[in-house]
Amino acid sequence: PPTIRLTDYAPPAYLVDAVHLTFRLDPAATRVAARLSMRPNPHAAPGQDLRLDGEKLTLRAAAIDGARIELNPDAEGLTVPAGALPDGPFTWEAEVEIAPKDNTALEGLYMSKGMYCTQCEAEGFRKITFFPDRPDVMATYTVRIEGDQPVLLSNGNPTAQGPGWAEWHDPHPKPSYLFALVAGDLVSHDDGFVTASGREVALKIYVRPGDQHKCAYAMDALKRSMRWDETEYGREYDLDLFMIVAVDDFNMGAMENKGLNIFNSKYVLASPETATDRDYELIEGIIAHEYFHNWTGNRITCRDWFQLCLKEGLTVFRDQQFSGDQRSRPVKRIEDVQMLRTRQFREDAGPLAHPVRPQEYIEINNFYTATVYEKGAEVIGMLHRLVGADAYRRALDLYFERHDGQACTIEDWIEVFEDATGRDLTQFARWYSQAGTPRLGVEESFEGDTYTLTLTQSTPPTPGQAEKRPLVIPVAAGLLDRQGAEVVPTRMLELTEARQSFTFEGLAARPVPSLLRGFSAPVILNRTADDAERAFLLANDTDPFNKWEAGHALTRDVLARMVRAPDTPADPELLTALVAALDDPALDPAFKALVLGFPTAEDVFRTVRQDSPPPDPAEVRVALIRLDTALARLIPDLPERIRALAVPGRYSPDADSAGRRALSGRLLGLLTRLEPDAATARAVFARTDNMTETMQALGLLVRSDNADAALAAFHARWKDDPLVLDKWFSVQAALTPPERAVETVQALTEHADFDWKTPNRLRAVVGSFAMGNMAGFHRADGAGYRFLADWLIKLDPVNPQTTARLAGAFETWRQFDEGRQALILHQLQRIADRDALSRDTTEIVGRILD
Ligand code: B3K
Ligand code: ZN
Repeated sequence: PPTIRLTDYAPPAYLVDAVHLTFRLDPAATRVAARLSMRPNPHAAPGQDLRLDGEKLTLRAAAIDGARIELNPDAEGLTVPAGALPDGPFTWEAEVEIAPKDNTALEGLYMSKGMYCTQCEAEGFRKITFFPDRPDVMATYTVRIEGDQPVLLSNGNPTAQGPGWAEWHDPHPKPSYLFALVAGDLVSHDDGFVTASGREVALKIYVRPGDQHKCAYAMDALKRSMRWDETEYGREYDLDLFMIVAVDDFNMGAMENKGLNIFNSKYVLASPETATDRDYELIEGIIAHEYFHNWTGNRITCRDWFQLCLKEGLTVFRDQQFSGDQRSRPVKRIEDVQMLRTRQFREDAGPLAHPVRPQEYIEINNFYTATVYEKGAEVIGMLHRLVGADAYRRALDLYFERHDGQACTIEDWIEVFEDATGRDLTQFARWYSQAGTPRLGVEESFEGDTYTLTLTQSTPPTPGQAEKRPLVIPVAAGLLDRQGAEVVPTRMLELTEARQSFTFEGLAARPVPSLLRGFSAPVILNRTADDAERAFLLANDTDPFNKWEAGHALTRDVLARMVRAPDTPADPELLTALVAALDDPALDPAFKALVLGFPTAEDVFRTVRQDSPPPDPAEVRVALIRLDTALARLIPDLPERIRALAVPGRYSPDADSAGRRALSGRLLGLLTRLEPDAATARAVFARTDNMTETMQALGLLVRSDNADAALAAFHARWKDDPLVLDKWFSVQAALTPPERAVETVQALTEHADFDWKTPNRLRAVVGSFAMGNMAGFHRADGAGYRFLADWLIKLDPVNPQTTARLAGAFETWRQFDEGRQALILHQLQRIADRDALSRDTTEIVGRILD
């Protein structure tokens, strides 16, 4: 398959001003009639052939300005020779036939449990009709849907309807990837919103009958998002109607189609009995994210797919700000950094590393990555920190004013910030083109009353990028004295050189530095701090992020030592510091849960590997259990503490209550280490009426091999609720002890409820196992690798996007010992050798093997 390069960008030869579509729905033979008002692009070379993208379309008829034209489409589209086109504007018409029921890739028009829906980003519209399917072609859409479904939806506002048909018009020019259509037997949960300028907007969340009572939280999150975008960014909604549809079969989280967001039902439906605190938090964040795209993505879109971070990085940054405002900012920041490190640092350190704005791709769907999204958001966070909140807001105002209605590039974005702030951002812009996670080194000296901090930066090579240049790195730093008082409050150090010194004068004694406060840049801080300094910062740092970070790094290093030398006892100083944090009345439960939450097995694995041979993941797990058990023994009165955290009254997903449940769940986990029969977890499982505590308890029962009865009871109760049943699958895949994990997931895939063509279900088993059960997946005999490869091979012809995504589980293969490397390599080769492997999977496996 060909490589697409940013440097090859050329403007479209023809533009589309208006699109008229008529759908006659039929599972096996849907007819799509398209009428496009087109004209030559004044900014492109004249006299070019007209090339239209189209895949898996049966062309029934085509016409130019009403005159039939015979064309022979190829596998990727069709070409109308320039000679067949008039000089000026013209009308293109085509009627095609498609089969939504056979569309298992879930891209284009497909069916989910009898309902029709679409997913067009990035390049799904070409599976619906012939079109210049690229984001810099923006048009208004008028859509007529004919079908016997009670609900027929498309973008924009409804204009007319009758029995068996409906018409829609979207006045805002948009790229084809934002087109959407939904048809089905749906019911809606309705509400309304009055915008800041007093316009009334109808809000509707469409779900399958029976799910109406699970929409209230999503609706509330939507209204809060709409208000927040007005107060924080001055952005109002721009149509009379905003719709969300929940779909069970979906390749990712959700999609921001104009006025008609389509969601994985997992991120819409919630009730206390069926959704966990984490589900509620994700629903809030994703509802906000998709809504925020209306301005950052839809009104201002991307010129080409290399600019994906223009909308995704910014929109993630906005949804993170929103969630921080709605909940606890420090807790949200810590969670975001944990996720960045787990997914993006991992990506940046392996064969799939790429810049926030990639230079080339084979399949664009493979670039909806943690780097584009989460690192893209971090880059904007750094801009925010460097220019300050006020200048940031001015820059964003200018961005909306200057670029509304356009398809833009990262250069446009940077220029807006330069114009609004007068800063030269040439060096800063390297964050968009340079892949890899920078390492920050620290040297200190103290003379007289002057403390000097010398910072160094370097970025290891990544595939295709051997040389790295210095970046602009905002390093938020504060200084504490030995008594724990803050002697220099947070100051933003701007590191621009490979090596640079910063001085602090007027200090009475050598201070303790607190660096990279709030995680001010997405870098790895290599500071050889000793345990005592970390314990000191855990106890005293005024910056909540760094307070957590100190405890986290201390725990991680202690665990790494326990892995390297299995006789090392659990460090008493660490345990004392953790108990002190637990007893600190100034800290809230959510924060305590994070401090007491241990690093992931992968995190510990990586730490060990930095200066020792790769450990056996099973040994990492043993160290985690040993430390957990030691901590459990040291905390007096675990049952009383758990009881004291109980939230009185009816379940509410608010952040405070969720924080209490998070901490009590962590303490329950500790207590369970001391109970051979997991008696308390059993009791919680039997008693609780909310899904958060149910899953906490069930997870502990699975982990400790006490779950047979609970799993059976859970299945019996929830077998008809697909989202809850996903949890039943996933908890077993992730938490079954490693010796039996492969056999367990194997059995789960043979279960009558294992519907492998539904991505949520497949991810619940295969994804949770490969990404969430490190010791089980990396079992020394390679059975875990074979299991994953078997599924990738089976799934690839059905759903390439989800296959390629799951294949990323192999991206860390070089981190392991030689035996495991050989076993993984063998499986990767097995996949690569398949005939007719999809473009998606070919690219990912090829890059991993490279
Ligand atoms: N923009 C979509 C993602 C589309 C993924 C295409 N493979 C969801 C989002 O980021 O909001
Ligand atoms: Zn997005």
